[in-house]
Amino acid sequence: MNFTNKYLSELMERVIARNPGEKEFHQAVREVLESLEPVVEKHPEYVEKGVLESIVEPERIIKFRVPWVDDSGTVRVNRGFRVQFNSAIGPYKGGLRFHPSVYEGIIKFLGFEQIFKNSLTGLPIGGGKGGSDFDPKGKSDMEVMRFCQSFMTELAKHIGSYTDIPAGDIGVGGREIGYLFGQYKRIINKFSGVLTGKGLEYGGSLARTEATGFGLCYFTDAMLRAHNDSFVGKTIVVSGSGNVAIYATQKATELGGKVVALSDSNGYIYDKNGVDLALVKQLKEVERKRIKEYLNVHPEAEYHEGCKGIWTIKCDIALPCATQNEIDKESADILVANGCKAVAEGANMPSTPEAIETFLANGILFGPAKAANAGGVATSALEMSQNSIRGSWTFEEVDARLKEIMENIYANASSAAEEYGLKGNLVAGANIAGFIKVANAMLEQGIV
Ligand code: NDP
Ligand code: 2IT
Repeated sequence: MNFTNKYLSELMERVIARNPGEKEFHQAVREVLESLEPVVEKHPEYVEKGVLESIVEPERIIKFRVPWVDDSGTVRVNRGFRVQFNSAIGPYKGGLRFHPSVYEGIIKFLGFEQIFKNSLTGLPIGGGKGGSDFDPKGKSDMEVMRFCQSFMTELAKHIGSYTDIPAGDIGVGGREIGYLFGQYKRIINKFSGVLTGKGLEYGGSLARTEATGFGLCYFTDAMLRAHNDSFVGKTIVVSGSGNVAIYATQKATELGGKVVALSDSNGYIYDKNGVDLALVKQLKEVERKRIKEYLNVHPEAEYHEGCKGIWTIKCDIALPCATQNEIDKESADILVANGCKAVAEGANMPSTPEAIETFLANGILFGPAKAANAGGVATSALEMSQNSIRGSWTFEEVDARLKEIMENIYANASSAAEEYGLKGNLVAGANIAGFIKVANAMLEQGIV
């Protein structure tokens, strides 16, 4: 893509030169800077006062060694990261990802996205992200515990309930948050809301587990309703079978749709009768097994090796909920040809730029990740509120707030797109609406 604005074009080149090889980070920055072209034309102060120059540079990056001992007594060494990207509107907030593909470029892309996503929630949270190249798959609970304790032994020096509040992401769920919290409390000797996604017994919020998937469906429902449509009677493909995918499947079904496919990094299942979610929860949340085991109970369903084929299944709505760049142009073309009407991103950056272009060019209703999956972090912020008041709200109360937040995000992204002459383009709308609040906060706080 070529920028028409010279400043943005040169800034993008500087980002690439200063962050060599970090292609996911470049991709995330490019999309935001492209969206901001009409904004900087109207508001030259963002350029003149260095806001754009600053917003693409993390405030702080922490990188550390994580040594731990496996069950055989062998010492293993992983790398830990925390990117504290932007604290203009609140303490750094964002998940931790444990996956072998993690390196600095992945955490920077996720941290950068988080700035705008968190701003869109309307709640006072800045942007951050962290993680490790540790692979929890195939590890025993005790190995995961020892890893988490070592990881937190260093991270504890850099976080705090008013400084930086991590949560889960790929490979980090309730089990990991528990071990991380326990170690933080032991080191700092404070029982504080330093992590979100905590267990309900020790300060977690009801509905946080469900929030990203539920929020994705509330957002998608708002987008469909704005076009006189709904989930009722729709065939839906959801990729992944982790936290986001499971609760997106649940809510999409409750709203009247039928989810016919789910996947993991090995392959995907297709169950034309609609997936048996209770079984998927048992396999994935309890037994930590592969999705292909679904066929042991439902031999009438199909299993296919490889992730990409899931997008060849005919559907009305696609909800990518696995990982970045899982939908490329070829898959997007197939979705369009098969009559797909809406795509909303549960995962972070699951569609390549070419795939997004294809969706927008073909009039697909497209909900970008920053807007569509913001329900998880929004509910994390509600968990922080409950921790601060030392109280807890009911499931219904948190869920109602989540729904309202997602509807507001849809409305704000839509109206920002319209205001800048890009009606219907929620990619631009989400980037612009998310950016303006953070940029104004940065301006008001001076060069810091
Ligand atoms: P989980 O670890 O619970 O599940 C991840 C799912 O995606 C698994 O099915 C996993 O398969 C699959 N997956 C992961 N990496 C790959 C890969 N490289 N290729 C193919 N499949 C892959 O994570 P979450 O459900 O929490 O996260 C899913 C996505 O949603 C991520 O993009 C995350 O950043 C995003 N997200 C999460 C939020 C949250 O609150 N948890 C909030 C907002 C966004 P396998 O088990 O085989 O690895
Ligand atoms: O990508 C995300 O928004 C998350 N993984 C959730 C972050 C959070 O702090 O709840």
